[in-house]
Amino acid sequence: MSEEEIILSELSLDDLYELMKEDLYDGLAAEIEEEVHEALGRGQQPYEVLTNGLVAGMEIVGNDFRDGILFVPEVLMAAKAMKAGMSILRPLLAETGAEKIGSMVIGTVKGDIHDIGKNLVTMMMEGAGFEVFDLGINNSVDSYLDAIEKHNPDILGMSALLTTTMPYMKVVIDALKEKGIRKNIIVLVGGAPLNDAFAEAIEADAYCRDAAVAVDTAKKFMKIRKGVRA
Ligand code: B1M
Repeated sequence: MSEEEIILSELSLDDLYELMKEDLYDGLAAEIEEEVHEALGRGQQPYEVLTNGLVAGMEIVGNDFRDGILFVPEVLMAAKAMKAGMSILRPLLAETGAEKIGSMVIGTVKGDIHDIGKNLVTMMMEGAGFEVFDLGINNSVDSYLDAIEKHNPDILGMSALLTTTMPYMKVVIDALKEKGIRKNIIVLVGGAPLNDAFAEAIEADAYCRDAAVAVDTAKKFMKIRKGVRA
């Protein structure tokens, strides 16, 4: 069915989300924007739109990329469409009016240019009341250390999507130890190839499976931190 024949308002919610997944797969940014507006107009919560439409669509892209059905140019188009949808949701996720409960420096590690998941974590953390300093992609140890010195955050968040870049997180944590500041900061790590055992092995404080878990984990650690300080 071509897009011209589809009247969004006539679709059931399930069909709307199906279409969103298909259009994300096809990298259709303008269509994704319309569908995100349509879902929000129906009273869907921003987080529901994010997970049921955009993240679910990107999961299919990821599987087909892995299986050699999609290639980098198609995945880039899908990523662009995802970002178009996320840019509509971002202010909505951030405008919860939650009081500031802590701060975080976050960045994707050196050698890695994946930023969609990190951006999502940033949005959700901001929505939960954290002040977030986003360093972007491809961050060296110095980039993290400079940002920590400048912003003195409660939390350092690191993201890695490649098995070849995830070991760099340990390099950063070792540098924190060498500077004698490891104990001053909560280190949370995330990204598809990581798990709890890896986080433990590199001596991070916790692995966060997704953005919602990142928020919950950050809040949990902030409570402990404030308790210790009080
Ligand atoms: Co890439 N890529 N990619 N890619 N890519 C993966 C990661 C891969 C698993 C695909 C596959 O084979 N199935 C594979 C890695 C294999 C491996 O290492 N074992 C891969 C590869 C191989 C590559 C290249 C090497 C391909 C090539 O060039 N031949 C290349 C590497 C470039 C580089 O970084 N140096 C590459 C390039 C790209 C694109 C540029 C085309 C594009 C990135 C665009 C962008 O980010 N701006 C891309 C994409 C889009 C993907 C997949 C398809 C999707 C990633 C994504 O955005 N997911 C991905 C497949 C996959 O992950 N299944 C893949 C959606 C996002 C919401 O989830 O990022 O997991 P995720 O984030 C989640 C959680 O992980 C967690 O919360 C997020 C939100 O819920 N989380 C955190 C993430 N970071 C966190 C930080 C925290 C807390 C939680 O801090 C506190």
